[in-house]
Amino acid sequence: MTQTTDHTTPTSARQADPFPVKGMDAVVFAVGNAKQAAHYYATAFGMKRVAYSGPENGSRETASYVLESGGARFVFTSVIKPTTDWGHFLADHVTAHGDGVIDLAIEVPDARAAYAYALEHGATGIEEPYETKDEHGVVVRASIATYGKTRHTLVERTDYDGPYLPGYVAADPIVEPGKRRFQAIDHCVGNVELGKMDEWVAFYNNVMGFTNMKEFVGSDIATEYSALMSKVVADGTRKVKFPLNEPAIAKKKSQIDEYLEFYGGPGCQHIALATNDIVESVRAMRAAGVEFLDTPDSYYDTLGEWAGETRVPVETLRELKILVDRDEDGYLLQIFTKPVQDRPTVFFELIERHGSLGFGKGNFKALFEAIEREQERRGNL
Ligand code: TYF
Ligand code: FE
Repeated sequence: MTQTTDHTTPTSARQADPFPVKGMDAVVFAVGNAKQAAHYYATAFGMKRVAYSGPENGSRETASYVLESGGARFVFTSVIKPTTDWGHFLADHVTAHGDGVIDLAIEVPDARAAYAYALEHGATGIEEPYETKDEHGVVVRASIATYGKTRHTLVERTDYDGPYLPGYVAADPIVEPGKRRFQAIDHCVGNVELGKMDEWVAFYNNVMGFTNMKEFVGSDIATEYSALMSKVVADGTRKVKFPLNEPAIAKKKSQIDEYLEFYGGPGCQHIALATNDIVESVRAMRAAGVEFLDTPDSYYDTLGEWAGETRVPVETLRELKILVDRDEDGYLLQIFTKPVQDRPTVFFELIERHGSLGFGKGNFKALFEAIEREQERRGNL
């Protein structure tokens, strides 16, 4: 894989972070049927419903379900009857893009300061800072635009102890939640148009002071087998990580082109969920009917030679089709679902890190070949 200089400045050597973040606040999805989506993420992903907003508690236009697993929070929103601009935005979004991510919300210590900094450094504002409150306290939010119709809401919830946000009420789990399956949102990936990746990298560098991580897919690799280029930006603490992909001109039609065609433009491609027991999580999700990408047996035949010992025996990795990558810092285990809707768009990754801060570059060949086999089955290669 391409290796060049890591331009990341160590935290210790940096001045005060210009854009401090606390972590991902939530991933918000606009979907055609939030009630059923919530059920899927509860039963198939083992997530726990914690909050709800809908007609029963005063939200006549939309229904939203908040599900959590560890520090990972997903919100599924559907429009019931569009009346305001927001309702029409949601309706139009689902019509144009299918089910998809509308907001990669970031928790910040000071939403007003973060918004002001972002706008001074070239961001487009969507919502000026505003306060909402209920008996649990005050939340300050502001939103800026990113690729496609995706936004980043900057959420300041320093004084808030409610189940999600003002306007939401606590809700029971949809099914009895089992063992907690995920720890956090590890990274959120965006697909952008051909030639735009570096513009979006510069956007995060400028607007959020994010720095580039050393792992990326360069043009040499792109034309050889990946058909995409990729760079990763992250905040100074590496809690928020955003890889950005663009299609590459290669021998085959890029998986990124397939996404852009079926999503109808740039958008969020995959969400990686950190787990500390990938074996248990994959077993439970497979049993619940979640489909994962296949990995050929040949991958496991040679695995021991380069991956060395991992927590999980090779035979278990082979059985469940879990991938392994190792670098100078440690290793990681990862697996990818197939797209989770009929459009070949959004999918998920499960990742169990043991020291490695990478994204599985050693697996890019096996992974991209698996994605291409699926593309071919869909008639899009
Ligand atoms: O987030 C990443 O970089 C890895 C690898 O279309 C990856 O999960 C990159 C591009 C892609 C699928 C997976
Ligand atoms: Fe990933």
